[in-house]
Amino acid sequence: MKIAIVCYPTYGGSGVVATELGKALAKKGHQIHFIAYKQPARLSYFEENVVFHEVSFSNYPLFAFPPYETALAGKLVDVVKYENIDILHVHYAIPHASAAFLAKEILKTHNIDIPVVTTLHGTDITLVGKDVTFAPVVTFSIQKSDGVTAVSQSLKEETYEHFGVCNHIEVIPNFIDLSTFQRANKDHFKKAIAPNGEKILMHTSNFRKVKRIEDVIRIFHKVQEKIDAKLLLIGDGPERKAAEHQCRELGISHDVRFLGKQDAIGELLAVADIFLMPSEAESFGLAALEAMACEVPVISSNAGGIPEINIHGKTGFLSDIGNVQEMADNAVYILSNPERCQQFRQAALEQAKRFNIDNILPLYEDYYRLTIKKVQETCATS
Ligand code: GMT
Repeated sequence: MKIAIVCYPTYGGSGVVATELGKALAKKGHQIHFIAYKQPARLSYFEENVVFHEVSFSNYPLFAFPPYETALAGKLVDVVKYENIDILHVHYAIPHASAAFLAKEILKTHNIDIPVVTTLHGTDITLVGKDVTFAPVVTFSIQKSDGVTAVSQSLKEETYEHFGVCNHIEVIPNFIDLSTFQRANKDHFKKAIAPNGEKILMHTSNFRKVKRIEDVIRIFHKVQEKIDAKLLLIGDGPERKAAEHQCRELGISHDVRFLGKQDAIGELLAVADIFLMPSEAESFGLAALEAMACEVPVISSNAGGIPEINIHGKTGFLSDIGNVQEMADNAVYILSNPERCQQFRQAALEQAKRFNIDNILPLYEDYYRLTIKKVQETCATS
């Protein structure tokens, strides 16, 4: 198939899922055309069957806000038409789904009915999508998509509840490549971070409010009262400054390392003993899945789709949002007994295997075929 994938080119979340999906499809022989405003972070080297199209346009003094959505729609028309694309798959509803709708309508005037699949990822529904300015456009463009997928059952339900859409939403969970994310012996690295054998707690995110970095640090502080430990914080974003300040105030800066954005997350996870995800909202929690693939138990909130990945009492523990005392107690419970810890590690890996890319990729391929067939049949009857 010739598939055009629209995504954010960013370091985490939907951008990573879209890029890894496209790369995996390309390996299976599909021709993939990525479309984004910048080369996606995970597309840093040449890949067979992969082409990248940058959405760029010259600015005009009148534009206080560059009309990205219009430029994207124009680019989609061009790529679909001249690359003979079979299906257009857009990741994150805003503004990709509405740009796809506009492109689809334009292409109809060229006698092309391009099937459009929209994948809902999280904050496009649970946070920013609910903004009264965006909500009508999100609702409309979901309804106008030929196929809609959500990365968890929880996200699907929230979409129905809040947006009142009536089209079918297919749940296709996020995935992990177990050949990239796996436990490895990184003793030299572990020694550098925890020279006296301290336990290593880890968190990775884009440091936005929804991730509750403050809770990450409070949990760590409480764990430290019982167990010698270090905290590794990976990623960057608006809450980092406040988090650094909080560590200074608590007098724990020497035990907390802010590593900033890192590419080799798998290698860093290889030294972790516990992964922390106390998020306010989390449609899936890909970072938790990456940790579990590296045999790291997860201490998390029970927000959104996290319970669909992290199994309470088995692969880690779930607590109500903000219950930092319980989260700290659960971390100590796992860390204080090596045998128990090993059981949690093993269960985390077993659970991660369910989401191996080899299991999830065919679900997307089948869904593409189904959507193409549906559009063709509609064309034939109209
Ligand atoms: O909100 C983010 O953290 C980024 C966002 C995105 O779409 O880029 O992440 C969402 O999508 C990820 C990939 O599907 C999910 O693993 C995250 O759980 C989800 N984030 C939230 O729901 C907060």
